[in-house]
Amino acid sequence: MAKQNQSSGKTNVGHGGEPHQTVSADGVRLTTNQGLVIADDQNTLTVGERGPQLLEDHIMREKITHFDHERIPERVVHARGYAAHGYFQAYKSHASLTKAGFLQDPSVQTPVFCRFSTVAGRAGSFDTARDVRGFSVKFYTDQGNYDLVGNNIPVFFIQDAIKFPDLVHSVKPEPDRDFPQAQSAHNTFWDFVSLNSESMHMLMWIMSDRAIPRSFRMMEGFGVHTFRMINKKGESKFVKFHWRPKLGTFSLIWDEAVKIGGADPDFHRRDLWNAIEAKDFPEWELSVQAFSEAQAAEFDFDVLDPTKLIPEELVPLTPLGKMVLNRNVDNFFAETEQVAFCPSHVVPGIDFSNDPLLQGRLFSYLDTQLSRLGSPNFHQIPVNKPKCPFANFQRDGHMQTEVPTGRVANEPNSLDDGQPREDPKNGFTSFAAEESGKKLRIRPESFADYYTQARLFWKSMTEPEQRHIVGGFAFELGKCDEIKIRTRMLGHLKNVDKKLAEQVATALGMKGQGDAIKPRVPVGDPEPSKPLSQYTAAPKSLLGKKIGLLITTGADDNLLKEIREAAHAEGAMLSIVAPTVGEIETSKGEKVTPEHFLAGAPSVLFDCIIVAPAKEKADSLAQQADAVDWIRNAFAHLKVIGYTEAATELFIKASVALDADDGIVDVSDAKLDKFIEQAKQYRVWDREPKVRSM
Ligand code: HDD
Repeated sequence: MAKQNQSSGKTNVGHGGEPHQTVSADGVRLTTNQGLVIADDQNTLTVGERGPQLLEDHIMREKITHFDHERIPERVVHARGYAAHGYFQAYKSHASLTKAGFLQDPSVQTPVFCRFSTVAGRAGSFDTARDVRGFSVKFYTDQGNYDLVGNNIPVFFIQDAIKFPDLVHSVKPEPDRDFPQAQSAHNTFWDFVSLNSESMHMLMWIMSDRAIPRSFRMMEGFGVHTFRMINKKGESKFVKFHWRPKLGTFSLIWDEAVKIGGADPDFHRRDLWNAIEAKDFPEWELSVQAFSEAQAAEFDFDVLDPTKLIPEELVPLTPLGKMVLNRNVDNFFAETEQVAFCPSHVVPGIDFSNDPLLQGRLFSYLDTQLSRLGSPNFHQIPVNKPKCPFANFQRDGHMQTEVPTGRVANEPNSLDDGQPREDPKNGFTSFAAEESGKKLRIRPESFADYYTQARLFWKSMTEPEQRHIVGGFAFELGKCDEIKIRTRMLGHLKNVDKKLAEQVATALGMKGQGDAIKPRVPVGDPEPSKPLSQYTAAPKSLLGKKIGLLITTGADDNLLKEIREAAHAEGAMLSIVAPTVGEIETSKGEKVTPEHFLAGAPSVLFDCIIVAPAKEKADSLAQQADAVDWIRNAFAHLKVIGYTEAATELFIKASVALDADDGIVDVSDAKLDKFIEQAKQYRVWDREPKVRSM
């Protein structure tokens, strides 16, 4: 029975006119922000039953006003992101390299918060855009918060931070029309980068598969800049940071990325959330390339130039420890949206280099948090708060939530015990690097080689990776309708590699075109560097991957059981798809609730698929365009496809020959070994030239 509204004596009713459930004697009561218990949250205060509303209704006004102010400015870049909690653990003490506390003791787990992001799109854009991915980690160390704010690509577009607003404006929607969203495939971006030769190396990466990762769990991370590490003796080494995912580095195929954008705009965040909920905790290894200033002086590029990487053949990786993400956020806004990363947040033992991009970033991030979070007290928000004690005489400001006590807010003082005080021995000291020179606005000559490392990247790719780079350039420049920009870009590509330029020109229908652009310094011809190719190093494994299984009522129990077991044994996830999402019965009457219905789960959502309808349902399944597309798309996306005999008609309709290649595997009688072996290869690269001609 409905409770009586105490003030009016009338029944509380909700929007549907149904009696509304109210609180029991011992339950938590709904209150205003002042703690006033609310009796009726369904109806505004009015004069009479059908009369005008009263301004007096402070309860309604408080609720609506709060709602009106719910949004804060989204990040000017990296607006769309997703994060999780976890820990970092060093493998051993790295005391010889750094005095940073979190890298000393292998028994200590340092809490971390890690946010992944796309750069260009708004917070509401889609996950699979071609873009750099942000890779930010906040370490809550005993010596204060350390933020490693990196990307999944080891180099950057520009060499000096003063150019960052122009770069970002060029990639954002064009200011008059406000499109395209989350795309670099438009005139202003290509105009800007084609007028900035320093972008060429980064463009090679961004047109490659690295810019369309399969999962946040399957991408690398890089600190990009050269940083410093300093040990207790005051000895310093330069370092470059690398994160390597345990699952290996994998990417989508472009056509797949485009289709996933429609089928599941939240593809990457859902993947991360689900993996953590399933206790399949993603893991990365943190390494550094550590080198001395003397070594740096020998390289034929400048380590302060963020458009350059250090080939691992020159400086191998030193593994430091691992990061495990094991807890999803409780509240997206409170944590993921409000987390504030700043490259200037360092701890003793880690310091900066003179990289001009890094130096500019040291200013920009604190500044942006002030406007985004609206107060210099953003460090008091729980996700930003250091987990070690912190105390100083900074006071007041918007949304001060702490209540500092005492009479004094200045330092030094001889009142109030003089606390808190500096600690010259353990406090942060900047590395005493020798610096001198004239005040200049000038780009170092040592930054002038824009093409050699772009060429290094191109030469290090496998054939499929090179094909995709050509496809990336052709797609993006195809969307740029200014011929002069395209020809300028073709000119740059000629300096990177003649074959690359030719292939892109052919794909654009612009064979033989391209401006002659004279490099400022001669372009080198480096030997390929294996670790740059993600597919050369890719593990042959189904760990963390997703198998899509299309079945119907009457599906074979034995096959289902074997697939479940195989998926489990390989550390893969199994997703059952059926024509409808309601419960279905297998041949032996087992009740199975599919995870997806066919129209809502195209095969792009899975890494490999199996099609196993019941014989009696095969004909009706073959009538459905979604089922035919399932196979057609999986084939075009180079996936391994398992089938049972009953699915034959579907393959005929999809024009996919059962003997097309080794990636089409008969799994009748629950023979799964060959399927699993093939699926571990991830893609059937040999199929690509047949299904996708450039
Ligand atoms: Fe930046 C956000 C990474 C250059 C200015 N940046 C931001 C984030 C990442 C990066 C991962 C998202 C942080 C989060 O998850 O909240 N940015 C990079 C890397 C760069 C880089 C790897 C080059 C190596 N950035 C860069 C420059 C500037 C900025 C040169 C400005 C001079 N970046 C910002 C920013 C953002 C930001 C405007 C927006 C939101 C934020 O800082 O917190 O300050």
